[in-house]
Amino acid sequence: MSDYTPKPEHKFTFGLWTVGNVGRDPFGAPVRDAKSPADLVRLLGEVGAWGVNFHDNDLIPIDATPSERDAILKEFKKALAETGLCVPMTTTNLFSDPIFKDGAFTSNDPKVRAYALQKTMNAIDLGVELGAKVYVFWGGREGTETDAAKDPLTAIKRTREAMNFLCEYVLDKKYDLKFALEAKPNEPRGDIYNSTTGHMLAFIETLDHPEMVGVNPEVAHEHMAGLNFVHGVAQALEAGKLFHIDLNDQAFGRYDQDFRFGAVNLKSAFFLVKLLEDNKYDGSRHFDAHAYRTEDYEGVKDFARGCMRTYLILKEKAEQWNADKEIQAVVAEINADDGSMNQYFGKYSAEKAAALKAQSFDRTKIASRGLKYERLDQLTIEVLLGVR
Ligand code: DIG
Ligand code: MN
Ligand code: MN
Repeated sequence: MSDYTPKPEHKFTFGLWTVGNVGRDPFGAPVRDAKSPADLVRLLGEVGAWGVNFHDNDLIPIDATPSERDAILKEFKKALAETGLCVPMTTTNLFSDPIFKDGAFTSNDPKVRAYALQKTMNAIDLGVELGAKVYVFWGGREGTETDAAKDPLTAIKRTREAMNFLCEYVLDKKYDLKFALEAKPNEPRGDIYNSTTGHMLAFIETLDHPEMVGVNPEVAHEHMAGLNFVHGVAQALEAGKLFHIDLNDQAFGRYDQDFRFGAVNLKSAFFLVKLLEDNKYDGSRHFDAHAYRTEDYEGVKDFARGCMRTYLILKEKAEQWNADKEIQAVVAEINADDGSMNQYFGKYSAEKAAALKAQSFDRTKIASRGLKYERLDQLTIEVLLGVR
């Protein structure tokens, strides 16, 4: 049995809003008393997290006086110093206050759009002050219930204008900060713009400073859209745009459940951890999830420990899969290549095209080959079940 104790090198992080979630839901009141940001940092220190993230208003209430702000910050920094936790990522709450009821950057009201920029600049300053290197944008209210309300082209243009402005702000302030855009298909809006990680990757390329902007894919959000999360993360990774990641779990076809990592679909979680670890992803392993509403704070700690422990167990399973001789023999057989087609791949040339057009193929013989995926998947399941 290996050691599944979280260590700083694992870069496990949680948001204040995750372990601080008091269990309020659309159908019920809070079930847990609220803890201060400083106490939440101590809770995360106790369970072995490396870092803590926050929305501006998770830390500083939107109507806090300057002296209240200073007192909260002082306590928060004291708890960080006591526990050794860092602040790798911060973000802006552009979704809770009623002013954002029709979005922030995409609102039809220019005062709201301007206020959202102001709030974000102040929140960026706060994040940088506390050491954040990644800044997440989740446009929870950037959407609509009726397309009569807003031309989607206008929404895209307004989002781009805001992102370009804020990239220029970071450049102007010479902050060492990069942006990570987080997609979600719906909830709390009927439909949310830039609804998947794929949409975000395309949108980023239309910005003035695309090199500053990547994505923050979340398991639950891609699952809500019925997508394979591992494929979305692979596309971001391959494009050099995986700047952050929100780990949790989610049953397909449900509201945003934000379950403990690995709590629903272990196979998907396994292939995700394998992808991240095989490719030496060096960002935070951020758990944007929360404990069941049934739990007290001991249960919240169980939730946090479970996220990290499952990640480490799956990391070990991925190493086992990579070292398993029978699995690797099947992988080698699947990828067998006599090199005879190499002459046709790579950069195009007219000679290659002519030769390929003249190449004959025995379709029946090629199609008759069995690919052993059933065997390979069963071996994978048996690694996960711990019988190999
Ligand atoms: C929800 O999935 C969003 C917000 O919690 C936050 O803005 C972002 C940061 O991880 N995830
Ligand atoms: Mn979510
Ligand atoms: Mn998230």
